[in-house]
Amino acid sequence: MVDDFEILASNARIILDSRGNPTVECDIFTSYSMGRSSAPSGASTGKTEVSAFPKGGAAASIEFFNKNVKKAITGFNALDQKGFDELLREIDGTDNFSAMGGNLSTALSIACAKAVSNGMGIPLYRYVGGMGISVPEPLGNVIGGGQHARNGTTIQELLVSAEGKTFLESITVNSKVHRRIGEILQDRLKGQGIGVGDERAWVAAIKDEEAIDIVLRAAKEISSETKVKIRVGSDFAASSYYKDGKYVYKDHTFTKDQQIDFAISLIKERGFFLLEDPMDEGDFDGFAAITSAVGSRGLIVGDDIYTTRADLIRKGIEKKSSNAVLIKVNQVGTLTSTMEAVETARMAGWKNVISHRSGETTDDFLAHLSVAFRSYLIKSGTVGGERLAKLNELVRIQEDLMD
Ligand code: 2PG
Ligand code: MG
Repeated sequence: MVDDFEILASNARIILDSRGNPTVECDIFTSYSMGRSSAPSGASTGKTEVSAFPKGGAAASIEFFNKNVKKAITGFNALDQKGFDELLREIDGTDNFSAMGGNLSTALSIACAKAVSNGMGIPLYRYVGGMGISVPEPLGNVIGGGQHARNGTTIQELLVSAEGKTFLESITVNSKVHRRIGEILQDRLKGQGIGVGDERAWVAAIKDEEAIDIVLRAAKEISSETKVKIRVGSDFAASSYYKDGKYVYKDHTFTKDQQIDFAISLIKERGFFLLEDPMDEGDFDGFAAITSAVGSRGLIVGDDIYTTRADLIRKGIEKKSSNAVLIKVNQVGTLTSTMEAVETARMAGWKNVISHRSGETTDDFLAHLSVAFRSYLIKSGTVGGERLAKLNELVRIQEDLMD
């Protein structure tokens, strides 16, 4: 059995992500099975996440693979995921995958797990997480801007999460909200200055406040039409507009205290259920002020502040900076490190929200990890093939779990 999972061969190639940028895809072969995975890329990256590619980009990653990785992983037992991920770190030789790039290590790490689950004839979620019991709720970006578009809102993402009876109903309702927002924007702007961003959320030449009003209105309308509860949230991605100690919006500037008050007001007065990265990534205390003010009324999620690193999550737990964490595999570069982050958060009673990147591939491993990690939510857009690759896989997984 163990011999069956010896790595016999591997490949790495460049493919394009949803933005049309190069990324890395890897194949790992054992006697009877193969695992293939590709890694996505972010636009609003955290300062402490591993860089997706070394100097020289995706091509340099492939060169590194052919020169240093291919031979070194041949003969390794793919069943030993932890050992495999450690080996990748050793081969890389740096503490942040800057030699091979975090996207190459991510694609290899997930491909290794997939080779084993395929060889065992079980789904990836079951191999990584044992007996998965339920699927998360979908959290989808419906209107935004920030680093994901030109001329959109300053806030990166306004998000909705429908609570349908099934995952399919939830994603259907989320996409209805997306469509309704398109109609509202069309009426309001007569087709002028409307587009979509990297994650297919609407982008429009309107102020942040108006975008918030539109999402709340569309969510209310679709909720009464479908009789499904729809929650509204946001990823401010605040580091991207934090300049010289201030938060610089399109039409106004907030001090740190005003930004905190604004975040709290969205939860307490506008009924938002979730806020991701409401403050700059270095401001653990600012995060904590919001978290303590909202208490159990809202989920404060840390993305750029933790970058899926267990040590930074531990710091956040100590400082009570948030009550939830965003999880992205390629921020840390291996499945093992990602599992450490999830476990650290779980021990503190925090929820985890697993997330796509703005530049995605059609790989659906995120859907499987969301079940394995018992994620509360999966953030993977509302429409678009590369987003639906994950969401539709969760429709299938839910079917599988109900059997
Ligand atoms: C985020 C992500 C995904 P990016 O900030 O949460 O929406 O964006 O992949 O650009 O970092
Ligand atoms: Mg984010």
